[in-house]
Amino acid sequence: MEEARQVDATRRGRFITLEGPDGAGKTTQAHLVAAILRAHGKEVVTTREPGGTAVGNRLRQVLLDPETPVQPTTETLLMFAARAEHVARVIEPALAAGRWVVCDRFTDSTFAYQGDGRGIAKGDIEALAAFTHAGCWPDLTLCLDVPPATSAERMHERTLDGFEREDGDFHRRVREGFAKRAAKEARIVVIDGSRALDMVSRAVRNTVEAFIRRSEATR
Ligand code: T5A
Repeated sequence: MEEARQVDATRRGRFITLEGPDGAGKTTQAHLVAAILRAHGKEVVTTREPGGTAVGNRLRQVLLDPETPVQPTTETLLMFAARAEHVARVIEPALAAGRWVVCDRFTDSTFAYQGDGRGIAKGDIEALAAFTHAGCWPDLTLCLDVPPATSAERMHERTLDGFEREDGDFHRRVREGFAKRAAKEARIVVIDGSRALDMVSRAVRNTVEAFIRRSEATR
């Protein structure tokens, strides 16, 4: 029995998330992270939240639609409903098969947006996280930090979803929410995402390559 557990632990992949305010550059950097991992011989699954499954994508449409605003409690429960499906159907099976999962947003976003942004109690979010994905937390989180003005500048030419249409105070609280999470969780590495793309990419590359080295040393 003990031997079987050790074999599973050796095979398990790693879970990397990208976090930060809207327009911070997460999607751009998620592509780079996946490319770095593949260059190191890892099998990679890239995904995002809310979404990542058929049901998750339908919930994403509801959550991001500015024409159907919902109560903060409803919003929080829908985020976790999408996440429950995502963890069970995509993230856990991939990790168990030894693949590395790169996910654009996860529960740190719920703490920042629904917690600090909307005022949902952190204890309630912690309880929902324990109910939905106890034992499945990211091994590494890259949190791209940008001020609200930079986010707004980067998004100015596109149609904004419900979250992106929130006012500056909401976006300031969300940014502070991510900073609070980073102060609490050692797995979260904050990267200044407001710099030129090549500088942000270099910082991301250094962090991911150091993480790969640490992971290989502990295998
Ligand atoms: N949400 C999500 C919650 O409220 N609670 C939750 O629990 C979860 C999981 C998701 C929304 O849902 C909310 C948060 C979000 O508001 P989304 O469309 O997936 O909606 O939103 P984002 O994740 O914010 O995706 P975005 O596309 O808006 O932002 P990204 O991915 O951070 O940024 P990216 O890479 O698309 O870049 C944006 C633009 O900036 C440029 C890019 O080329 C692009 O044009 N760019 C840079 N320009 C200059 N310098 C750099 N360093 C740049 N990096 C990127």
